[in-house]
Amino acid sequence: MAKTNNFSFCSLLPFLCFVGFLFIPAKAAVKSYQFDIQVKNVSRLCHSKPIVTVNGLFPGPTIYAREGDTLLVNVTNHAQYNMSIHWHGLKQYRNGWADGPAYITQCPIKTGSSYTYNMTITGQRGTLWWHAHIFWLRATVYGAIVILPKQGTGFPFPQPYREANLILGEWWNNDVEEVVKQGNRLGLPPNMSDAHTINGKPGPLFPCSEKHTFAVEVEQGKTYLLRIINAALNDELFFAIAGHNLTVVEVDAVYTKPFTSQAILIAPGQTTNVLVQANQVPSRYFMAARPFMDAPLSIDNKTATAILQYKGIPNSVLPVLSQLPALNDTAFALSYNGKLRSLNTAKYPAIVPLKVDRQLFYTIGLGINQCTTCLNGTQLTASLNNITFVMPQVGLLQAHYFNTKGVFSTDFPDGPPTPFNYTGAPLTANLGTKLGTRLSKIAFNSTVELVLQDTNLLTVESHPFHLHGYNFFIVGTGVGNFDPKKDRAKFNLMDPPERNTVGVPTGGWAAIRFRADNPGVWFMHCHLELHTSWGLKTAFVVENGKGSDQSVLPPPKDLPPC
Ligand SMILES: *[C@@H]1O[C@H](CO)[C@@H](O)[C@H](O)[C@H]1NC(C)=O
Ligand SMILES: *[C@@H]1O[C@H](CO)[C@@H](O)[C@H](O)[C@H]1NC(C)=O
Ligand SMILES: *[C@@H]1O[C@H](CO)[C@@H](O)[C@H](O)[C@H]1NC(C)=O
Ligand SMILES: *[C@@H]1O[C@H](CO)[C@@H](O)[C@H](O)[C@H]1NC(C)=O
Ligand SMILES: *[C@@H]1O[C@H](CO)[C@@H](O)[C@H](O)[C@H]1NC(C)=O
Ligand SMILES: *[C@@H]1O[C@H](CO)[C@@H](O)[C@H](O)[C@H]1NC(C)=O
Ligand SMILES: *[C@@H]1O[C@H](CO)[C@@H](O)[C@H](O)[C@H]1NC(C)=O
Ligand SMILES: *[C@@H]1O[C@H](CO)[C@@H](O)[C@H](O)[C@H]1NC(C)=O
Ligand SMILES: *[C@@H]1O[C@H](CO)[C@@H](O)[C@H](O)[C@H]1NC(C)=O
Ligand SMILES: *[C@@H]1O[C@H](CO)[C@@H](O)[C@H](O)[C@H]1NC(C)=O
Ligand SMILES: *[C@@H]1O[C@H](CO)[C@@H](O)[C@H](O)[C@H]1NC(C)=O
Ligand SMILES: *[C@@H]1O[C@H](CO)[C@@H](O)[C@H](O)[C@H]1NC(C)=O
Ligand SMILES: [Cu+2]
Repeated sequence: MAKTNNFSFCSLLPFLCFVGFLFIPAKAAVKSYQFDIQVKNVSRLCHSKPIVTVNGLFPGPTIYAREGDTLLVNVTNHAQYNMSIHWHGLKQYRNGWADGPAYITQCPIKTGSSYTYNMTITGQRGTLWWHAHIFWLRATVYGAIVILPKQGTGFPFPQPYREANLILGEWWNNDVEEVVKQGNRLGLPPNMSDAHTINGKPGPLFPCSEKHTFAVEVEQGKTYLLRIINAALNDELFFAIAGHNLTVVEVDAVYTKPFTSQAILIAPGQTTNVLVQANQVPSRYFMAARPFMDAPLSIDNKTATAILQYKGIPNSVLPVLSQLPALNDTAFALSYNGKLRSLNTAKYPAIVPLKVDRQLFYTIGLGINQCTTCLNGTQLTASLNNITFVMPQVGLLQAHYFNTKGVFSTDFPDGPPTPFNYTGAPLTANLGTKLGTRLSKIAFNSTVELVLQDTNLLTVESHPFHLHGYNFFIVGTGVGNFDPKKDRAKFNLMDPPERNTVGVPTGGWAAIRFRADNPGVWFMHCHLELHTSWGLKTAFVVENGKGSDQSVLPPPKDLPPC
């Protein structure tokens, strides 16, 4: 039966813990963590298999920090795979060396080696997360980052009684790297995962999973903060709690105008903080996560469950079932995303670029290329502006910093090679793409507007796009082709949601704006691991500014060599 976990603030750093909501002093400080990459046998769904973990934990340890802190995370690789860790959503000002994507900002940490990520948290508070950023190892290598507000600063919403992290993920019964290799040999998508999980546990709707069910205990009448993270590799997810509404108060570590919903939608890479009132008849209630899939693809309706358990209710009570939006409920998805607004107060303003220096329009396409090593002679692929990104052999940030020629070019086009009816009739011709390690150069402190346009090349699909090094404002989204005149006139430049990952609607577009005030090489990619590995990615080279504090910092001495 379900094991009940008490809500805890900070199991790892006792000096950060609190009684009620009185924080025990913890000044902005340097906090050190040791991450040992270790292989451990884990059993789920009646299968036991070795998985890559941090410190033997699955999910990995939560990083607790406070705005202003410096984090030193020494990652030591004891596993047989190359490793790198990305601190998803941390801005890493001038400090791409600590960002983590392999071959973009660093070479991997080889077996037997260590690298200390040195990061200072500036101007951010809320929920973020960390994950492996090499191969598909983030399937099991991930954990939460909880950034508390500065000392003496509360939340801009009613203080919850307690809080808990819920990390949504995916589980494969077979070795994930083997599954991926098989997909690559065929030139097709690898096998789908065998389960979805909440805090690494699938819940009782899956075989052999009674004892692998996450549960949290609540007290009647109290309010709780849930920090929800989507660490799934390939699925946008709906999440709901039976009988309980969710009040959204923060996304991607940015406060929002609170709104109440029976379910949330969360794309891979995104985080959502919700308040939940334990105001129902004391019982056991299912919390559930299931994919949102409105593309004409193979259907994945696997539902992960966990339990919200009122204090004193025995495990023998059958949990109340939760209602989730239908798998293909596009209307719910669009309406939910449409409700997200930045809090935009004097203390937490939304500083949306009103004037745009650089306008970019990137088409997202799937395709088919020749592949001599694939069984069928062809492989599925993906592209931005018809370019499939080729991973380099050395880190792009090093190549940029040391001005090494021949690693990448900066001729990534600002628009597609030929405009077409992007979301018109299904396109099955011209499915080939150009290959290249092509980046876009951006002037320091310029303002950028990027429209990401889905296309019907092969099929339409929703793509969660993640930009490293920045938050951006989602000034508009829509279905069909972006219409510069009509759609720009409708942009929300007042209080648009500020995020690091945006779900581009299936057969639609999303427009984002940001100020390029963080110099370095910043990866941008679809956060569906399948599409990233097919080349749906590129990077921005943001130039140094003229000021002495506007250039990329020198690389740390222990930066891994290639
Ligand atoms: C882990 O599981 C593998 C098989 O999946 C088995 O060969 C190995 O002995 C196990 N190791 C430990 C330490 O249990
Ligand atoms: C990182 O951890 C490894 C393994 O424990 C240790 O050998 C190394 O000295 C540590 N590095 C730093 C900078 O502390
Ligand atoms: C971490 O980075 C800060 C800021 O660049 C620097 O002052 C500090 O010495 C670094 N710490 C370590 C242990 O490298
Ligand atoms: C993928 O799924 C197929 C069909 O279920 C199965 O035969 C195959 O062994 C799986 N491959 C891997 C690598 O798990
Ligand atoms: C949830 O919100 C809906 C719509 O605002 C409301 O009708 C319903 O009563 C609420 N349910 C609970 C349990 O608070
Ligand atoms: C999930 O999909 C499978 C295969 O398409 C189908 O057999 C099953 O009934 C579906 N389950 C639910 C709960 O929709
Ligand atoms: C969603 O799927 C259901 C069942 O497969 C189908 O009956 C319904 O028409 C679909 N709805 C939409 C909006 O596509
Ligand atoms: C192989 O290619 C043919 C023709 O393009 C296609 O019909 C078939 O589905 C492909 N099979 C696989 C396994 O990719
Ligand atoms: C694009 O294709 C759609 C669907 O076929 C069609 O309705 C629309 O008129 C086309 N748009 C243009 C500009 O041709
Ligand atoms: C993409 O590039 C390939 C290779 O040059 C070309 O064959 C194809 O027509 C292009 N497709 C589009 C949609 O521009
Ligand atoms: C960037 O430009 C804005 C607007 O011109 C200006 O207010 C800001 O100080 C600049 N930032 C930097 C770091 O130069
Ligand atoms: C690990 O990384 C090093 C450095 O980039 C590279 O030479 C080596 O081939 C990588 N090993 C694997 C198994 O990818
Ligand atoms: Cu995608």
